[in-house]
Amino acid sequence: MLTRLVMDSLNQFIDGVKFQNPGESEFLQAVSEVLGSVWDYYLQHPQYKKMKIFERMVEPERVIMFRVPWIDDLGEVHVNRGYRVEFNSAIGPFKGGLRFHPTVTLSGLKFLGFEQTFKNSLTSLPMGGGKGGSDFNPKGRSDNEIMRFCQSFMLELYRHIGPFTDVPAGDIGVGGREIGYLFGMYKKLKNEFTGVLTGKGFEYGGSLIRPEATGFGAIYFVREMLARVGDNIEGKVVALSGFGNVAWGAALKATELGAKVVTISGPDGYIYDADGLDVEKIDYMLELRASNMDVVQPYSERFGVPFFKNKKPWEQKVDIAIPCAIQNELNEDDAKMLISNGCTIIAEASNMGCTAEAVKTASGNIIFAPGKAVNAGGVAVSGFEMSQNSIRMTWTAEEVDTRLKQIMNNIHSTCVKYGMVGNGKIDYVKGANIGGFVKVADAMMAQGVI
Ligand code: 2IT
Repeated sequence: MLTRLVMDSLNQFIDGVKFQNPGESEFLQAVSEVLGSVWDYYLQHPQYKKMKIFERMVEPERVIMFRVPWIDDLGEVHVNRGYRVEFNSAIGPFKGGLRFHPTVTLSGLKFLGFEQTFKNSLTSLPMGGGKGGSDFNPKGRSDNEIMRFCQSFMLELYRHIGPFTDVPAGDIGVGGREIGYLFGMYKKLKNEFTGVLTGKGFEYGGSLIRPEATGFGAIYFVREMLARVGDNIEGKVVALSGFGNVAWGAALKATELGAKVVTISGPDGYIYDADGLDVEKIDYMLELRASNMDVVQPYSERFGVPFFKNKKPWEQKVDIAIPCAIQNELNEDDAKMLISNGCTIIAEASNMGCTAEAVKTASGNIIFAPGKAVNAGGVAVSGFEMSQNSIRMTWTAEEVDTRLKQIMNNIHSTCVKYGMVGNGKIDYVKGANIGGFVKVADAMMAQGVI
């Protein structure tokens, strides 16, 4: 019962959430981080507490779980679990990606949906928070298998989503191909061509720059972080993790702006490319991803650079580290190693890429920025895709990119506004969390006890 949560101290409140959500460690990690940094602000505004805004915010509006049966190329039947966590619709329809990955659990999607609510608020666009996906593992699956899985997934999901209700997009394991199959099935079932998903192909309602947006946005944000301390990105040595959509976009933009990206990684290890990635190598990342093999080692063979099996890139000497893969991929030891090697910025492009201990270590010693600020460019351009679908027009790449830059700069300013902690220092975690919280909280207050 939520009334259990009526408690005075933050720790008591978190204990209450823990009691309500046993074993959901990732969700609790995200809740602790957000509430921890908003707590003082919350207490300074007693109207929020009176209306139990926190108690309501930590409870998803709705969770949908469903069976996803499908048949592989050999005729064998498989069953996966599908989810959609509709977290908060106070400021717009639920909005957030679908993740297809064997590690997907309800706890993981609740953390992502919770984070998405504040991230989407930070963009200033009218989007609520949601997340979904499945424990389906696309690794090694044929194109036909992926299509059949997506069709079976949508066969249930279609009744819960809609352009004014819930608008999913891609995330890990869900890219343009999967969105295409999902969209095709939705259209067939509903007999409606609407902007119900974002990340669509350009030919059928997608936005230019959506594939690049998360990575581009992350680099625009890092550029603002550097500018604040009188520095710039040119000549900086950058470590990226991952080799998917986010790392690809970040590598493209960082390289274009004169930085040197020296690492990308996969579940198998990382490569170190001392010369830095160039256009040909960045293009090759797309090939790696399309192969569905989820490994980065072939890069080392193709370009003759060292591969470090089962290692993470954070042991290299770099100026800037940008985790772009998955949650908790950078821990306290990694943060210490980066710092002792002279790294001055850790910016999460993955959602909750750093463990709570790593965030503490990084925030205390160098400049750290959290995923909900750094990677918000992806969902921001999803918001632009919704706008373009609504007005039945397409914007040019330049127009989208200009708007993306504006939004990233605004998010940075919001972080500065709410995150100033004295000595000219910015606590980006606090800034992003309060900045994201206020709009959602005020909208919830206005709409009554819902
Ligand atoms: O984590 C994210 O912000 C996403 N996966 C993108 C969500 C979206 O709706 O574009």
